[in-house]
Amino acid sequence: MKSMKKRIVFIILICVMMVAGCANGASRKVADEGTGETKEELVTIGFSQVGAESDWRKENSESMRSTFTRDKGYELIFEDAQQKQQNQITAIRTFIQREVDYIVLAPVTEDGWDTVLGEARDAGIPVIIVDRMVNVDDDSLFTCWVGSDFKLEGKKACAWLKTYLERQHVNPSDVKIVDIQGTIGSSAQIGRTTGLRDAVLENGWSLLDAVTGEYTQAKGREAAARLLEKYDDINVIYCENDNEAFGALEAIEAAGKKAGGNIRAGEVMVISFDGVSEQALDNLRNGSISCIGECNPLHGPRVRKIIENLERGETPDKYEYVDEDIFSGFEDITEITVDGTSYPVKIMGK
Ligand code: GYE
Repeated sequence: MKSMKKRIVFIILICVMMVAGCANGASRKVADEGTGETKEELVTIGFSQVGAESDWRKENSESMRSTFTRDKGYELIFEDAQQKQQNQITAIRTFIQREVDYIVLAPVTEDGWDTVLGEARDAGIPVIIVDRMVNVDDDSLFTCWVGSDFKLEGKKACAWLKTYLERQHVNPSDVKIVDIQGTIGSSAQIGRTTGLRDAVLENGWSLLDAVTGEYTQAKGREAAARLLEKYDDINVIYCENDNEAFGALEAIEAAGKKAGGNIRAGEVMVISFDGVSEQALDNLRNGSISCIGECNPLHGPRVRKIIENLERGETPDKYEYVDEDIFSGFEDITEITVDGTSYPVKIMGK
């Protein structure tokens, strides 16, 4: 009887240990070729990251790094492409040579991936696309994608602007916008630029110019400075990320103007995207940035879920869009409507 009890306790213990082991990590049990014994092997992931151009990107890298750790059963091979597609193509080829279990690609631009993704498919390595999209002829070239609806982000920001301008009784024909775009050809740029262009046509606003700020503060400042010099009637600067907006704020001050929502009194309104850093949220609170379309960078756990699904032999959704908010420091607009759907505006308290 005593030994029976002991045996039950032992079996329960083994079960608990197995469950704990599974919950803890993704490592695989594989047979050692030489001895035939089973051993634990880490799941290897080759991650080709765009670069480190923005606060969003840094958060995104951190999310991937802190998710795919050895103690959770992963080996993450992290390659920073410094915003160059060629570096990403080289990184993917290296991942294939190293026979990683998964390739995760955050593509800098949408076009030009067919060949290298074909090589990954031939090697039988699943490719998960994260953040921006790829534009390929055959969508079996990648397993799935997870990221944001960038056009919706743009539409929401413009819906906020429209509501704001109406409340301030600003004549649509007096609205003079410049667009500081992101990296040309990236999904985030294409979506946010399209959202703005559509709204400009619908509302009768003027889009004076559009130039890229490459998603960086330095390029954003340069672009804004040039535009403020070229046009003296700009009253809205639409920046396609927060770092460009920080640069634009510097340029507005250097031009002797004031950033803010009171455009009838000559202030220059700044709108942007991401809402990741404290600096951006502080700018919303002090009114120098009027509205931010949230873009969520925390994709690590999302990619991990996809990999866990694949490890279990399941098929993840081909496209997974992340829910996002819209932020403002102005208290009177609490809701906006895009294509018949209303979205609450998150107000950043002073
Ligand atoms: O908004 C910007 C970054 O692709 C969503 O890239 C990303 C964008 C993000 O550099 O800050």
